[in-house]
Amino acid sequence: MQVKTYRAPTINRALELVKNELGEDALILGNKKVSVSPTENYVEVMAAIDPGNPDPLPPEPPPGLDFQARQELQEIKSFLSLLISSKDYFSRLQMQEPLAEVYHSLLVRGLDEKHCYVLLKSALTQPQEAALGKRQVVEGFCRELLARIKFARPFHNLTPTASDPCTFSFLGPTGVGKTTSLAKLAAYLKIKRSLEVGIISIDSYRIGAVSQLGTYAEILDIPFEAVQSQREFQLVRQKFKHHDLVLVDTSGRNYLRRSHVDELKELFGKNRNLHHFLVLSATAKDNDLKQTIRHFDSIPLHSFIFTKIDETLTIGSVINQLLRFSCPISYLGTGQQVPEDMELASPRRLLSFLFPAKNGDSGKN
Ligand SMILES: Nc1nc2c(ncn2[C@@H]2O[C@H](COP(=O)(O)OP(=O)(O)OP(=O)(O)O)[C@@H](O)[C@H]2O)c(=O)[nH]1
Ligand SMILES: [Mg+2]
Repeated sequence: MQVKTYRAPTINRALELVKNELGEDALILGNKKVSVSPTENYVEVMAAIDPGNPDPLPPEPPPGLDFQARQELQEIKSFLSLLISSKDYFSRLQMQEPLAEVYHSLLVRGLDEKHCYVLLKSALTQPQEAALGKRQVVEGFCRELLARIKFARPFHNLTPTASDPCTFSFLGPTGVGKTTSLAKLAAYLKIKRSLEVGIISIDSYRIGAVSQLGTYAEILDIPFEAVQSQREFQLVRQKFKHHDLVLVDTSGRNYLRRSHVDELKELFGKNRNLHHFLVLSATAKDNDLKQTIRHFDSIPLHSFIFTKIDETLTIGSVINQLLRFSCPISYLGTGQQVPEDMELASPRRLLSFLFPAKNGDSGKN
């Protein structure tokens, strides 16, 4: 900062001098009246300017660029933190080939690096670890993974009670494939298992959303009812009480908002023999899946159904959720075809997505 003192017969003249020499942005630090003799006085003004920053505000970026620049900056930050943290995990494992190859292929598949580290670390506690080849590393990893995740078979042992039909609801965010999954399973249960199935659509939010399911029900010749309140739901459920199974479709909501889960809870109330599938898309981002599942902590979930497995190359985000939450996985949606593209989740199938065959097949039959 440059500080200068200006003297003039009047304050106005002194300020004029400051302005002429330092410009409009000069800062007035103080002024005083100085008497040289009883008849001779002048005014002293102390002013300052920062020569290194004559124009402290950068020019306004054009609209749009600012947002894009911020986004890019955010991406660079995330990438850097990933590099720093993975370097940490990487060095903690003191990785060499083939361990490094397996580690990186898992990261590429979307598995959280902390999970990679923990599972590989546990896999390597065997005494012969120094001599492990790639195959043994993969086998050790799979063993550790499967010891930590659960698989469910919802329709294996159905337990109907006298008063309440065994009921499964399909909950989940918008467009993940709840209705399609329900239709696929309804077809399987009716045609392959010869079970008496009833379908209910609870749609208190999206008017007109029931027609899609009504059409499926008609094709499958399955009784179908649409309801809009808890009371109507109870009544229709009772109507279906002699059926082996009732499947309940719900409208998709943004469950990143916890209040939408609370609304669901209220809608279903306390019902016996009522089980909930949380249907999620395997294409969703890891953090969004995590947050959505967290918001369901007040609803006891039977299992996850992960759809759109065919549309992702990063099955890791599905596995991340299974490792984070204790909820089992029951079904995988593998395409749009009803009823073909649905399969029971099995350890073997899940691992085939994580370690796909070399020919580039994602594992789908
Ligand atoms: N590729 C692929 N597409 C799927 C799968 N499951 C569902 N879809 C497609 O996803 C789209 C949405 O499916 P819906 O069943 O209507 O989804 P939803 O969750 O009921 O949607 P809302 O009721 O609107 O919340 C449709 O185009 C389906 O064909 C799957 O496993 N793989
Ligand atoms: Mg739907």
